[in-house]
Amino acid sequence: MTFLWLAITVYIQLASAQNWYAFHGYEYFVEKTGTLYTHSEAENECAAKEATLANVKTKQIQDFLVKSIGTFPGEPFSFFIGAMRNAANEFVWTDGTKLSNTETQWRPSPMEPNNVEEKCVTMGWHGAKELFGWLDISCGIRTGFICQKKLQVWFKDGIQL
Ligand SMILES: [Ca+2]
Repeated sequence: MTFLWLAITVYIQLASAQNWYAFHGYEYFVEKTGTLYTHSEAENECAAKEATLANVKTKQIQDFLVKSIGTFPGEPFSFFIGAMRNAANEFVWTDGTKLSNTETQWRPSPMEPNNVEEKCVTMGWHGAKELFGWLDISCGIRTGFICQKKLQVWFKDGIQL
């Protein structure tokens, strides 16, 4: 059993590799290497990690992600998240939930969202100075991104690890 426990521990550490941050049942991947992605490229990157762009439905998640982003040199200070305008110009999360039914963190000044042609959403733009308030933005802009996936829960002898 010791070997099994060791193997599980190593697996958990690998799964929690660099730039994955666990919070309230989800793991969030923050792409902050400085490589830039369009929205569809970011979606593909998340899908390759068996994840989706992050649904930031509460202020607690927003605050956690801001903390996880931390400070780092250079740009971008912005990240695609999992909200987009639908055909009716409503913002929806990747799971289909309307943003109007959840907490929102739009940047207040200049007020966002501010352009129906901007279909995608980022946390911040040069946002380190603005606590990463959200902006509607062109999906073709290249920036960082944040993915989410459900946290794997492991048990040993009936005890959650
Ligand atoms: Ca905008």
